[in-house]
Order: sequence, then structure tokens, then C-alpha cells
Amino acid sequence: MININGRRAELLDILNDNVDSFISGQQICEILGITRSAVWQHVKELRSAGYQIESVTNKGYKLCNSSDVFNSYEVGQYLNTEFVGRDIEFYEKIDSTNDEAHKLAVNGCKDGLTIVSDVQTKGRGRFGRNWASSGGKGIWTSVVLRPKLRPQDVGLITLAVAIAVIDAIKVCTGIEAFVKWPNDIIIDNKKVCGILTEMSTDPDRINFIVIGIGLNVAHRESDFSKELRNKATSLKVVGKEDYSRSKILGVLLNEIERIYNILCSGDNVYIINAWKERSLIFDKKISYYSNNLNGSGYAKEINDDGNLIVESYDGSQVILRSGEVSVRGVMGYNE
Ligand code: BT5
Repeated sequence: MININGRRAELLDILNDNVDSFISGQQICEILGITRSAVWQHVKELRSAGYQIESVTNKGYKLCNSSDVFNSYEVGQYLNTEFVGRDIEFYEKIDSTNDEAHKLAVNGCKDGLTIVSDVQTKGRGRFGRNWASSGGKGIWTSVVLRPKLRPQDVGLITLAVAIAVIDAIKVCTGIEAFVKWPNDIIIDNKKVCGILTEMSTDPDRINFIVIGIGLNVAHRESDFSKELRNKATSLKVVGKEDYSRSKILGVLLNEIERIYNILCSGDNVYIINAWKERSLIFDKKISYYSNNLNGSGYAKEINDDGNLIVESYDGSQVILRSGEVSVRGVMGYNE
């Protein structure tokens, strides 16, 4: 994947400032202080990175507004964070962005480092499940966070990220999505996004957290495998529009930093309330299952550890922990 930095980024800035109109090669040469053939070389590279740039003799170059390219330069156009996504690495293909983020975190990468890949060959869900991650369709990303908190104080992190995903979807598309505890984002009873939170901890401190997010953006129904077609959806299927992955990722990273700062300030009540407002199952009848725990009842409360408290029909309470249990909503989506 071509990195858009240095002169290429400066050229793109100029073309963006004049989007849908021509700017002469001579003007570009003067602004950038490079030769015409160097400009031409950069234009060719930008085209191969997916930008539609017209070139017409005696008129110059024009960037067509319809270009929707997914790369760090484009994400940067939307980013207003202090640290989340400020270091961002894009890959064409990788095994799993969570695995790559984990490796870099072990080697001491910065707080907020973000890994993105167009394709994942071994995208993972919880319990070793597969995450379908085909090219050109989704946002497959992982963010490294280094909270200065004790492990027991970040129990709400997956729930906080779910809020960020739902809000980014709403801002960018107008579509309303909901969360099914703990990590599924659902639209029209189908899963549009999953979150995989992995942590490296010592007994009394967190070394780092990797937040993996898989968000289906541009799939048509036929792009999903037979097994997934009944339970997966994408923003395009729901909104019947093409959405910019760069914009959604930029806004998502902004939302993650915002909610993460709230989490780190200790305002669990805010997180829990925001989560309940966006929840599919809160105060509803659910059933749950794991290796040794099955049952049903009402989803009554979220505690500070992010656990779901279920009230059984006889009034007794069960605490469900996200690493162990799956929930079947009454609303249709089952996994
Ligand atoms: C999750 O697991 O929902 C977490 C998925 C996290 C994926 C991201 S992508 C970037 C980062 N790198 C990774 O390697 N992973 C993270 P879970 O709750 O276990 O759900 C997995 C189940 O969702 C599968 O068993 C399928 O039934 C379903 N599924 C798989 N791919 C899907 C997709 N693209 N869209 C919707 N559902 C899918």
C-alpha cells in the first residue's frame, strides 16, 4: 500500500483545495518546488493508490470528488484526536490486525497506535471464532490503549467502544444501530460490527489493551457467505448508499478517544447509562449459554466490571461475564 506522505500528501492537499477544477502543472511545480516530471510521477502514484486524477494538456490536473480512497491521509482529514489514530498503519493484507497490534504493543508502541487492513486472512472473533474480513468492504482495525488504571477499572472498555461505534455510525450515515451485550452491534436484527477486546495485564496494572473492531461497510448481501447471510449486514445493505470508510474510521477514532477519556476519568455511570440507551437487551427477556451456564431471565443491570446482571424469573440474580457467555436476545440475532 502506498503511503501518502511528504510531497505526495502536499500534492494531494493542493488537488483537494481545487477539487473538481483544474490546476496547472506549472502552478503545482512552483508551489512544491519540484519539476514537472516529478509532479507527473506523484500523480501516477496517487492514481495507483486509487485517486481519480484527470490530466489534460494545457489545463493541468483535476482531482475528481468521487474518489473514495481508504488510507491514512484520508482518515487524517477527519481526525481530531490527541493520540488515538495519530500513529496509524495501513496494510493491504494482514493475518489479524489484533495480532499485529499486540506484537507492536509488546515492542513498546505508542498509546493510540492504530492498525488497519483492507483484508484479514485470519480475522478473529471471540472464542477463536472466525471473522470474515474481505477486501474493499469493511473497516478491520485495532487500537492499542495504555490506560493508567488497574485491570478491574477497565471492565467497561468493550461497552464504551460499542457506544463509540454506534455514535460514529449515526454521525456518518444517520443509521441507528444498537448493542447486544457484550460486543455485537446490530441493525435490523443482523450483526454489522463485532468488537474483540484483548488485554495484557500484571496483577495490579494493565500493560496494554488491544481493541479490535470489525465493521461491515460496503458489502452487498451477496458478498456474505451463505452461513453469514442470515445474520450479518452492512451499512450499504441498510442505508442503500456507499459510505466512505475513511470518514467512518476517522469519526470512529474520535469517538473512541472521547469515550475512553470518560472511562479513564472514572465516570462509569455515564458509560453505563449511554450503553443502556443504545442497548437492544436492556430490561428485556434474554437467554444465555456457555459451557456450564444456561438460563434465561431479564437483563437488569450492568455493573462496573461490564458484567450483565440477569434476574431470573424466580427473582434470583446471575452475573454474566463477557469472556464466558453468549446471550440470545429475544430480538432475533443469535450467536
Ligand atoms: C466478534 O466476535 O464479534 C469480534 C469480531 C472482531 C473482529 C475484528 S476485525 C479487526 C480485529 N482483528 C481481528 O482479528 N479481529 C478484530 P464474536 O462475538 O465471537 O462473533 C463472531 C461471529 O460473528 C462468527 O462466529 C460469525 O457467526 C459472525 N461473523 C463473522 N464474520 C462476520 C462479519 N464480517 N459480519 C457479521 N458477522 C460475522
